[in-house]
Amino acid sequence: PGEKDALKDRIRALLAAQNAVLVAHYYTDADLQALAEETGGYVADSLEMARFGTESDAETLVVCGVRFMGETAKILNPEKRVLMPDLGATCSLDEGCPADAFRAFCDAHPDHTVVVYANTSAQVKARSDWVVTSSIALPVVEHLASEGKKILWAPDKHLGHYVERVTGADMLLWDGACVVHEEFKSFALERVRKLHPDAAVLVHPESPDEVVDQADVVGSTTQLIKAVAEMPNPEFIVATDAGIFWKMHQLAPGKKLIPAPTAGEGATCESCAHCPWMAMNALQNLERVLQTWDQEIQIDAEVRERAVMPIQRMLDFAR
Ligand code: CIZ
Ligand code: SF4
Repeated sequence: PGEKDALKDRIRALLAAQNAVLVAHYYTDADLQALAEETGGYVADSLEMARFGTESDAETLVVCGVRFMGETAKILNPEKRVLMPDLGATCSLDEGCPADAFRAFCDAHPDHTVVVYANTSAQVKARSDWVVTSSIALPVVEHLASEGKKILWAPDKHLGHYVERVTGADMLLWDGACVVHEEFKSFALERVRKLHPDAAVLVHPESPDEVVDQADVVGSTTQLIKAVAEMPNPEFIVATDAGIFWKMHQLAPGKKLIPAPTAGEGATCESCAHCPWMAMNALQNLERVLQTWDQEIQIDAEVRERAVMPIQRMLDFAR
């Protein structure tokens, strides 16, 4: 503990000396989330992270999360330095949607409005009409469907299918999935629910249909956190990345939080869902990047110019 405290002190000093601010996603390590809050930074979902970056007057944004979050920060704030503890922190949705193949798919369906999830590369965003996060996907698609638009959706097929079911929109889905949420098992969840009849079931819509179907609340990370704070239930079964428990405990300390089962063997924390790329963010590489600036996001100017429009459209719509 002494060593960790010293490391945190050095990071605090580096942040202050460089007019840098930490923005951490809910799925990152509890130490990073706590440090972001203590130092005037922010802990949030990807939509709020993007918004915070634009409102901060820090010269440097240090994004603890996965690469698309750093890219979005840079696209919205080209004049700021955007650092990440490890630029290798990717996302299975981003990896599963290469820009060339995606552009060909769009070109084959020119009569569709292209809506992409924020979990994509800058190049994919640059080919889109709209970017959405899970907290805003439903109202954006509802809006487009009300104008009679047909939608090409990428990359998460589970989230896409959920949006399609709820809105009734005409949607063509790319075949991508989140390796973390896809692991939730519906049969095991039924067993855990029987063991905890008073628990509300909270599910992120990147999960498979049969898991979403068992939910009391389907929502983005921010929406699920809000549910824990506001619903009267004493217990919650939570189907999303275990990193989220830090914020849930902070806002609702008396509630019991049960991780939804991933391996089919019930709710033990060995089978907790946790994103391997979110886990690449740690205090050690955070200190290192503040000393060396060796993990800095760079975006090609032309790509940036194209990608900023659909992101800005989302931020304006969310207002
Ligand atoms: O799974 C992710 O990467 C999420 C939930 C991102 C977000 O929108 O905050
Ligand atoms: Fe991507 Fe899933 Fe990790 Fe989120 S949790 S960054 S969607 S792999």
